[in-house]
Amino acid sequence: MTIKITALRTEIVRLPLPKPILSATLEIRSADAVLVFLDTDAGVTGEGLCFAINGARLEVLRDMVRCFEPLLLGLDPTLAASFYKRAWADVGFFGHAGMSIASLAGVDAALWDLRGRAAGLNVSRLIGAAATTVQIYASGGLWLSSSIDELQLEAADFLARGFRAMKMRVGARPIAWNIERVRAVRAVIGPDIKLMADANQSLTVPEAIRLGRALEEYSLAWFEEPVPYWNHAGEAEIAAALDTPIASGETEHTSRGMLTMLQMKSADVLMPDLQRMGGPTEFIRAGHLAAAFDVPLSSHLFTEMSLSLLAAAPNAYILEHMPWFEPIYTERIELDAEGRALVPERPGWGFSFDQDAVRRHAG
Ligand code: SMN
Ligand code: MG
Repeated sequence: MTIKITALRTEIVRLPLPKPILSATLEIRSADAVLVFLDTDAGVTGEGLCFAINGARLEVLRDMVRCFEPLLLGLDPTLAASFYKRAWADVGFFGHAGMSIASLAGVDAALWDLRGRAAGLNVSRLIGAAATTVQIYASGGLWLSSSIDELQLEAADFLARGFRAMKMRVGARPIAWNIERVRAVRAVIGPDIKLMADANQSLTVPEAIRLGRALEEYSLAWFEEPVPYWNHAGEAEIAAALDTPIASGETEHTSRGMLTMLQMKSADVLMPDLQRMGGPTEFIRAGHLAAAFDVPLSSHLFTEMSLSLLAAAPNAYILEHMPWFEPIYTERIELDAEGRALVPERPGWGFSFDQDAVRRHAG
């Protein structure tokens, strides 16, 4: 039976964080989002979202999502690639980056959810799943704004919640300052828990090599975004100089950006961001490209959707767990006894917006 899209609806939600947090580049106070709903004549609705840190330019993002309406009304969602091709051309004048691509990501996510729901399949199964669990790391803590005592409490809390991997932030401060913090976290979690460190693009190449060398003894699972994201040659230089793997990719756009990074050997672990990919369609392509280069695949933010995408990637490594959107979802990420995320069998993303919570957070 053919189904047709009858409406595109959007809703702005404001999700303040419990307290402001600091990365090396930003203070983050809220993770506000544009929710995207695609209604159909079959009574099935697909859900996606795109977001803006601290709500900046969120209304513009909502309007950019709305601009796709003429391409969506009447569309049979199983012809999604025909939509994607036209949408790609439609936003091309402003470029395949930034808000043009972020708004497309929200719509594309809703289209994948819709196809999964219509077929009664989780998106991982719709693609063809490689696994029913995915390794996951806790990322909603261990910020630069945490004191050493707070870092240790947060790390212990992650362990108590069943996580077997976690990420802390480091930055452009004295090497000794960073070492003290990494050592403090490692002391709490012991040698067997994976620990990543994210510099959020705050270092120069020589600084990154010096800090990376100083941190080798703490056996980091990876050192993330050491230098500004556009400096792929610099990332490659750092990756070649250090034993610790370099993770990067969250700030580049689309599978073409990922291809450049792979060709330049600027990441030992590729971590595409679902929004900056332009949605699941391009995330999947990025994953295939990484597989062709034998590079393991991680994700960035968007935990509830990236889970199903990594579950369908044979080269999946580990999923980032960021709890920011939990308040608006009905279901929660669940871990097994080994600290792996269970891939839901529920159709679509397997995570649905909680209508009451959406109303409470509407902005
Ligand atoms: C990050 C980036 C953007 C917003 C929050 C956190 C960070 C991460 O780089 O990798 O989680
Ligand atoms: Mg990062």
